Amino acid sequence: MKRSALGVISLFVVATLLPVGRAALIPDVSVSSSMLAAAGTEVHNIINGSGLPGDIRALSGTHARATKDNVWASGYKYGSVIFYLPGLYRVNGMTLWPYNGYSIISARDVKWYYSTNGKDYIQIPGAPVLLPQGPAGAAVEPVYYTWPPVQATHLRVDIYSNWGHPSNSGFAEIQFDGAAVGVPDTNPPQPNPMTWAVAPAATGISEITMTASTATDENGVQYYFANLTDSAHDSGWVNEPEWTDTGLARNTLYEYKVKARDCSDQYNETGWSDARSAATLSFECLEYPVADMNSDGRVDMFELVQLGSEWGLMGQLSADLNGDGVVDMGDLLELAAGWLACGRFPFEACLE
Ligand SMILES: [Ca+2]
Ligand SMILES: [Ca+2]
Ligand SMILES: [Ca+2]
Ligand SMILES: [Ca+2]
Repeated sequence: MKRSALGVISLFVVATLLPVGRAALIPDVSVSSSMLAAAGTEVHNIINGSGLPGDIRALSGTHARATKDNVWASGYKYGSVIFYLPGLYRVNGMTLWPYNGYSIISARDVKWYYSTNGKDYIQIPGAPVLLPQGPAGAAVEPVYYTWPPVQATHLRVDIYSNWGHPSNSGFAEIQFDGAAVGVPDTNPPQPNPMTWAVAPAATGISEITMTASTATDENGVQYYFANLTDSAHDSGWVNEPEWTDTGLARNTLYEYKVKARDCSDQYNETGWSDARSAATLSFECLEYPVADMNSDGRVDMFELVQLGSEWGLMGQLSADLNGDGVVDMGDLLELAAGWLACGRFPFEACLE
C-alpha cells in the first residue's frame, strides 16, 4: 500500500509540471520487445497512439482506460523494449502514460538507452530510472520527461521491476520528443521575448546582479545582458541565466535588457526583455562608530538631532550612548568625541 501511495504522489508531482522545452513529436516510431505479451495485448499498443485522443500519436493528452487494444502487458517481468526511430533524431524527452489496467503491472525501475546503429547502446543521461504507477482501470494523465539532447536512431528501455505484479510489466503509451537531425532549427528559445526572473538589483557600490528567466530550446541556450547605460559593460553571450555586472561606478543608475539565443547553427534569437534599472549603492559600511544611531556608518547631524529630541528623557533611548539610563551631558560629550567618525567605503562617502 505504501508503494502504491508513493506512486500516486510522484505521478501527481511530475504530471503537474508543464511540458517545457519540447521540440516536436517524433513520428512513425515502431517497437519490438523480447518480453512477449499478456492478456491479449500487443507491444505496438504503447507507440501507435491507441487510447490517446482520436487514437492519434501525440506528446500530450489523456490516455483512455486500458483495453487489450490500447495498452501492453508483457509476458515477463523483466526485459527490454526497443524503439525504432524513422531516421536520425535529436531526442530530448518523452511523454509516458503508465500502465492503467491492473496497475501493479506498471513498469517501475528502468534504464533508458540510445543508439545510432541498433547494436551499441549508451544510457541516456538524465532520463528517468523510476517510473510512477498508473491508476487502476481508469484514464491516465501524461507524465513529461526531458533530458539533454542525444542523437539516436534507436532507443531502448530496460525494465527491472514493476509495481508489484509477479510476472507482467507494461505501459499504456510512450511518445518521444525531438527533432530530425539535418533539419534546420528555425525556432528561438522560449520564452520569446525574453523575460526577467529576478530584476537587476545592486549588491554593492560596484555590482548589480540580475537573473533572466531560464530559457529552453532543444539545441541549448545562451543569454546576452545589455547594459544600456554603458555598453562597454554588456555581458556578451553567456551560458547561465544569472549574471553580475561588476566594476560599475558607485551611486549610479544603470539600465539593462536581456535576450537569449539557441546554440543551433542558426543562432535563433529571442526578442529583448523589457528594460529594468538599478542603482549601485553610494557607499558600504565597513564599520559603525559607537555613536552611529541610524547605522549609516557616520556620526553627523542625524545623531545630534536625535540627541536633542531625547534630551533629558530616561529609559531605553538611542541617544543614551553611555548606557546610564538618561540622555544628558554625558551623552553629548560622547557624541562630541565621536563627531564625524565614519566607517564608510569609499572614504569620499564620508565627506558627502
Ligand atoms: Ca496506447
Ligand atoms: Ca531553436
Ligand atoms: Ca549616523
Ligand atoms: Ca546617558
